[in-house]
Amino acid sequence: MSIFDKIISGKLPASFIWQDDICVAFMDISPTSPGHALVVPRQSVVTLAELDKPTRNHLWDIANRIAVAQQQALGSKAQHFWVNDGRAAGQSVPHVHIHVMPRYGRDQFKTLSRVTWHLLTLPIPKAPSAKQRARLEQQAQAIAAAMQDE
Ligand code: DGP
Repeated sequence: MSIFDKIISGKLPASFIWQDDICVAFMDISPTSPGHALVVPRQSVVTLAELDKPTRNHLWDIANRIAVAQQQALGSKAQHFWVNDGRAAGQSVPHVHIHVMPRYGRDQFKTLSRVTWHLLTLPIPKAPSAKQRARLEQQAQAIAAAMQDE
């Protein structure tokens, strides 16, 4: 059982943006930029190729809607859609997921250093502080509300 299965089944907490029959989306616990979200299928497989085409298309559609909502809710200007599609590609959680990482303009240095930090500290277990949890929850609710308005 992956850590994302535990989040999907409610055994671990997360700040949810979206939930439907096929996938969920929640805030990354170690964001590379404010609003960094993950889109995760309920089906517990490691790579995109293991999903059927409708599920794969649905994940990308939700990722795209989240990006639009991040721009509306958080003021981001662009985003990275990022998939580490298997262990040899640097995947640390063996459950396929799309990162939606907002960019805010003129944030090159900050984002690059955060991405480096993110990659270096991925194996270290993280327990966000109450303040960080509250911030993730607030961002999740703002993105979720903007998705409803689309
Ligand atoms: P990847 O390296 O592509 O497998 O990215 C996995 C991401 O999952 C990484 O950015 C950190 C995030 N992550 C790991 N554990 C948890 C968790 O318990 N909760 C949340 N919300 N995110 C997590």
